[in-house]
Amino acid sequence: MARNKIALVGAGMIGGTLAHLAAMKEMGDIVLFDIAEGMPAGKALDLSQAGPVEGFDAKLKGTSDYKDIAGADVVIVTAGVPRKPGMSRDDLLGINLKVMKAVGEGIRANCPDAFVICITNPLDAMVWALREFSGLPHNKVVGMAGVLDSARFRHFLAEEFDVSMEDVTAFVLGGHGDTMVPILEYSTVAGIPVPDLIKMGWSTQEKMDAIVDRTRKGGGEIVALLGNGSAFYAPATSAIQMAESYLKDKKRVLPAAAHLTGQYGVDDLYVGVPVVIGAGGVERIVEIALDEEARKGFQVSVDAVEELLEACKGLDSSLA
Ligand code: A3D
Repeated sequence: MARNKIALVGAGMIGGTLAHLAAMKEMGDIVLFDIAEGMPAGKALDLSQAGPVEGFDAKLKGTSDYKDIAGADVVIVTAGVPRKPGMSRDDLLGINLKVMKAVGEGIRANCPDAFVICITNPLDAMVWALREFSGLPHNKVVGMAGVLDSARFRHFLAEEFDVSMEDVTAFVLGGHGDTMVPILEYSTVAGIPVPDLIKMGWSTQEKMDAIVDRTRKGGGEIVALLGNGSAFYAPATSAIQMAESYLKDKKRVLPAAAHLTGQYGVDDLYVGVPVVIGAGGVERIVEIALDEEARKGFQVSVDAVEELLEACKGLDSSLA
């Protein structure tokens, strides 16, 4: 049986980390695509030389030619620019929208059967645009944000409760970052919901509120510490978990930016919700009843995504 093929479009900080993780896990052969000349080939060669030491067999190739992503089973997209000082959100949107157009067309022409995971920001709008430009079925194009946001939340909760991170689950809805909606009732330690843990004296509502706030600003905290660029280890790990669930048909239940068609009262938008990822891509959207507060928080996310989509449509008439 032929190995799977993983195409990484964007070979920057996240792209390089994705390649490293995918190789270490022997997920398949890996193509690193970037418009930067030489750099993807350099990373591919460097990583290939880790193979004999680590004992993995994966063919790695760096390229600037879309033909090399032909037949990819999974495409993970990080291509684009991150925000720099002096840039408005509209500037970022305009640049990355053009990048999504080129990437979408590259995917359409070369690997229309792939499962596509978008990471490029602003995530919820870029994944929608990438789907439009690629023309792939909605269940085969998904955005990574929820796994990362919930991982940040789980890390902080595990520290607060002084328990293994493995035993902490978190349930988040909504857009990436500031508009994320954590649902404490569905976030647990070994199945015990957080509100029960508060009653048991393990923590306080105030501490939980502070953790939610820190999680929402989690990306910014890392940007400020790094001084240049944004988080890349945890974002890459999160996307790899989604890719593995697809390739191994694991049917993991993971939060992701998925295309809604009426669920949660939302139509034709990508928003973060729990989904089942298996061999069919996004096989199911998990819809839970929301209380008043969660519904309000979710609506804020939806409004923010809608606003971004309107801006995208204004910038590219083919999307209108
Ligand atoms: P970076 O290291 O700058 O890598 C981006 C790469 O994209 C660079 O190597 C560019 O050369 C390349 N690129 C630019 N234009 C194109 C193009 N048209 N085709 C192919 N490649 C191109 O950034 P990064 O890896 O740190 O981050 C990548 C993206 O992920 C950014 O948009 C971040 O804002 C975003 N991000 C999202 C999350 C989420 O949770 C959603 C988290 C962290 C970062």
